[in-house]
Amino acid sequence: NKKAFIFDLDGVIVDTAKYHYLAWQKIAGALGIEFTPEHNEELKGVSRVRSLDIILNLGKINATQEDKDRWLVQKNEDYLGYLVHMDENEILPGVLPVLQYLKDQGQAIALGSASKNARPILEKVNIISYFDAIVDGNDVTNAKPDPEVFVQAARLLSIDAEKAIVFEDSVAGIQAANIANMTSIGIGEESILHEAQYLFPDFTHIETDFLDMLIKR
Ligand code: G16
Ligand code: MG
Repeated sequence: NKKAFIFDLDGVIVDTAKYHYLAWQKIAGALGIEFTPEHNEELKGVSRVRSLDIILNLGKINATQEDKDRWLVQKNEDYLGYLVHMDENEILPGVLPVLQYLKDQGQAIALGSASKNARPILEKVNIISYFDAIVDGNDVTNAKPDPEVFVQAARLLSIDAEKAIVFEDSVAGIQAANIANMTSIGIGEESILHEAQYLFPDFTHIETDFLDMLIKR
């Protein structure tokens, strides 16, 4: 009874959202755009290019492609700067025991992330060996809520979509999992992730009984 367990990266495995926020804030600040933590919620699970467009819209700024390309490079350089000191301490609570349990049960594990920096991050926090497949922002053309990233992950694992389970912290990611006919598990707040089939505040609340239920059904 093998299932595909697909994990989002940012906000699910590690809290890199705070670094994305700082890097975007610097760009927004230089352009005189006010960019609050509430605005930042909209960027979760969204591609880098789309994120910049959302910020420019906030400031009602029309930019040339040349300007945009420069800001995108700048943002990523700043973001990578924050990752330099990242280590296993930044894995979110409860994630490692769940990964280990699924591994011990012989389940298939994949990453499904919008980030182009996913692989180096998994290496930095030393968990890349848990993943049987990795699909990230370098592999897909359509961003969440398009299900492409999760569909590709299940395909790489040779497991049907109906037997795939997705852990997500973003609205766009939950919608992508639902569209793909996969089981969607929200990690975060009910007020934001009400479309998820199951919801937990974090991985410390996910018990082995629940994982067994997902594996057996
Ligand atoms: C993550 C973040 C997004 C970020 C995107 C692209 O997605 O949630 O905020 O814009 O990756 O990241 P990068 O600039 O590193 O390519 P996910 O799907 O892992 O939550
Ligand atoms: Mg995420």
